[in-house]
Amino acid sequence: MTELVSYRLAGKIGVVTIDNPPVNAFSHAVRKGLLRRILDAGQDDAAAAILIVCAGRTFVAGADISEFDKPPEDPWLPEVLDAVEGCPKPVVTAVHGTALGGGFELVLASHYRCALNSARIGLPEVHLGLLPGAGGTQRTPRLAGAEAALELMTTGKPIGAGKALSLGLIDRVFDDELEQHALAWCEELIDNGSGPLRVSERSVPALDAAFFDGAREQLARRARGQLAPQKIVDCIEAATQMPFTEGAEFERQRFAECLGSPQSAAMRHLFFAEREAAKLKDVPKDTEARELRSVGVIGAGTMGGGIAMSCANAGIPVKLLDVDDAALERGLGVIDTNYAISVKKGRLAEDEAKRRRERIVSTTDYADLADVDLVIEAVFEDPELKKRIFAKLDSVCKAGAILATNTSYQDVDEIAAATGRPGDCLGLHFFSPANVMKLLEVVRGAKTADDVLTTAIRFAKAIRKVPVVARVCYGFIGNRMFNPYIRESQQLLLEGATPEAVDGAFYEFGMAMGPIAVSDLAGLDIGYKARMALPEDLRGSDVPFTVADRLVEQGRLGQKSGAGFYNYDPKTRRATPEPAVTAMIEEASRELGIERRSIDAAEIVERPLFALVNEGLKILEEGIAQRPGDVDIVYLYGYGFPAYRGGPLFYADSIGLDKVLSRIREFDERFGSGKPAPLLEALVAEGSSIAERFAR
Ligand code: 3H9
Repeated sequence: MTELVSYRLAGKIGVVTIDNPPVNAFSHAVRKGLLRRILDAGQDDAAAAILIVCAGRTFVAGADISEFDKPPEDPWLPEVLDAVEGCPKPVVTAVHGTALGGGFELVLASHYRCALNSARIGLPEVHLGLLPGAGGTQRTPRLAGAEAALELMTTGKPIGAGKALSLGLIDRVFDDELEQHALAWCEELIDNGSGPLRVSERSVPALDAAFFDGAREQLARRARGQLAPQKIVDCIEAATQMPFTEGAEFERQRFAECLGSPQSAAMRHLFFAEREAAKLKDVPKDTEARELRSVGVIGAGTMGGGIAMSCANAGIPVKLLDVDDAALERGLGVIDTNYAISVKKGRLAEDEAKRRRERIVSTTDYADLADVDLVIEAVFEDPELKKRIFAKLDSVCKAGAILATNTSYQDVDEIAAATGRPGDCLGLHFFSPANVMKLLEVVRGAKTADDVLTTAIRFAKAIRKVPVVARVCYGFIGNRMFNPYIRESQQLLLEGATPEAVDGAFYEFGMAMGPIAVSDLAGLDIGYKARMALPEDLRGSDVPFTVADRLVEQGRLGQKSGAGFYNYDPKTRRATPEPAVTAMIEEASRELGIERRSIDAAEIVERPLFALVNEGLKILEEGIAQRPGDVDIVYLYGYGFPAYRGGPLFYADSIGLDKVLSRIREFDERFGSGKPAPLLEALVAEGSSIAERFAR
C-alpha cells in the first residue's frame, strides 16, 4: 500500500510527498504523517532543503471536511503547519491542480512557494460557513495585504497562479515539469545559502478601522445573515493589530465558533449533498456514458436560447431550431445581446464571446438534427406539441441520440411514448435564466436507460450545472413542492398579512426573495395557467389565489407588466406597495368571510415553509427524489433557499420534526392547510430524523 505521506532523498533535497486520493485532503492520518515527515526531514543530515509535493491530480484541497463532524484528533492542522514553518531548513511547496483551504495554508506556512501556471489557489472555507483556521487569516495579509486577503477569504473564489504571483502569494510559476523546476530551485537555495523565510515574522501594514467597518457593512448586505464573513473581517483586522501568535490564537477561537455553528453544519451538509446528488443509487458505477459532442435545441425562446448558451459556453456546438426565420432571428438577437452585456461588463473577453456565439448555428429543418448526440426540446408547455416534436425527432435523429424534454411539469413517460425509443428519452428541466441558474433536474422516465442517465449527468457537469435526479410526477421535485408553498403564502394575505410583511419575513429568514415577489417575477398569469392545468387532486381550492386571479383580470401580471402585487419602477424594477392592491386584499377577505388578524413573522414563515417541507417528505416517500439532500440542493440552486440553513429538509431536522409536525397539525385544524405527510408522522413516532432515516 502506498504511504499517505512518504519521504525520499533527491540529492541533497528531502522530498515529502502527500498521496491521499482523490484530492489529498488533510485527514488525521495525513496530518500525522506530514508532522512526522517534516520533523524527521528537519533532523536528516543528508537533506539541506525540503520540498513538499502532492501525488495525483491536485495539491491538498484542504482539511478533510468529513472529519469535522467527528471528535478532533491530534495533531490539529495549525500545529502541523507551525512545525512546517518552524523547520530549520528551507521548505519549498510546489502546487499543481488546486491548493485550497488548509492546502493553501500549508503553502503559506512553507518558506518558498511555487506553482504550475495552470494551478489555482484559494481559501474557500467561507462556503462551508468557516474561516481559514490554520493560520490563513494571519499569513495571507502578511504576504498580500489586508485588502487582497479579505477578497480571497470572503468571496472564497480561487485565483490562478499568475494572479497569486502578482499578489505575492506565490514566488515562482512554471509552465511544466513542476517537480524538476522545484528541485532546481531547492538546489539554488542551497547553493545560495538561503535560509527559511517565515511569513509569520513579517509585519502587516496597519489599516484604518473605517476600512474594516466598511467591509463589515458591505458583507452584512452581500452575505446576509452569515456569521463566517464577519468573523473573517475580525481575524484580518486582528492580523493588522496583533503579533502573529496572538492573531493565530484569535483565529483559532473564531474558527472553533464557526465550526460549532449550525450555519457551518448546514453548509457542510450541502457540500456533500451536492456531490451525492450526482450519483445514481441503482445504476452500476461502471455504466459507460454515450458520446456527446453536439446538441440540438428546439425552440429559440428564452429557455431554448439560455440552454443553447450554456452548451456553447462549455464548448459544445449547438444547432438551434425554430419554426421560422423570424423566431430564430428574435432568439439569436437575445443571445447576441446577452453576450454583448457580458463583454460590456468585463465578464467575458470579446474574442471569447465571439467563439461562443459561433458555436450556435440555426435551422428550421428537422433533418439538420439527424447527426446530433442530444436534442433538448424547449418549446412551451403544450403536451400535444411536445409529443408531436418527439415523434418527429424519432424519425430524423440517429440511433443512440438522446431525446430530452425541458418540461417543468409534463409527464415525461407520455412524451417518451410518442417515440419508438423511450429508453433514449428523459427530462432535462432547466431553471430560468438557463444560462445563469445552476440547477438541472434530470427527470428519469420509467424506461430511461442507465447509460442515458449517466450521460445526462456528465452533460450537466460539462455545462457547469448541478444535476439532481427526479422521477416523474407533476412538477418533479422543485415545482411540486413550490405549489403548496405559494398557496400558503397567498392564503396568509387573506388572513391579514400584507405582501410586504410576507416577503419581509422570508427575506429576514434568508430567502433570496419572498414568495409574493417571486409570484410577481414568474408572472401571475403563468401561475394561473399552471394551476388550471393541474390534475384535480393536486389543484385543490382556488380560494387562496382569489387576489392573484383578480390581479390577472386587471392586467397586473407581475414584473413583466410593470405591476402585480407591487408596482415596479420601469428602470430599476424596484417594488413599491400599491394601496389599491391592499384594498383589494381586504375586500377579498370580507367577501370570503375571513376575519383579518395580525400575524407575526414566525407564523408567516412557518406556514409556507412547513408546507414545503411536508411536500418534500411526500416526494421522498414516493421515491421521486433519491435522498433528502437532493431536495435541499434543488431548493438551494433553484429557489434561493439560504445555504446557511441547509435546505428545507435539513432545516426541518435542525429545528426538530416534532415541532414541524405539531405546527402542521395545528395549521391544518385552524386553516385547512393540509394533512401531515405519513412519513413525517412515522419519523416522529419512531423518534428519528430525516437524515438518520435516509443515511447512506
Ligand atoms: C479547511 O481547509 C479548514 C482549514 O482552514 C482549517 C482546518 C483547521 N474533504 O468536488 P469533487 C471529496 S476546510 C473531504 O467531486 P472536483 C468529494 O466529496 C476545506 N472530501 O471533485 C468527492 O468525494 P466523492 C477547504 C473532499 O474535481 C471527491 O473528493 N477546502 C474534500 O470536481 C472529489 O471531489 C475546500 O472547501 C475535502 N476537503 O473538485 C475544498 N474535497 O467522490 C473543497 C473534495 O466521494 N473541495 N472531497 O463524491 C473542492 O472544492 C473540490 O472538491 C475540488 C475538486 C476543487 C478540490
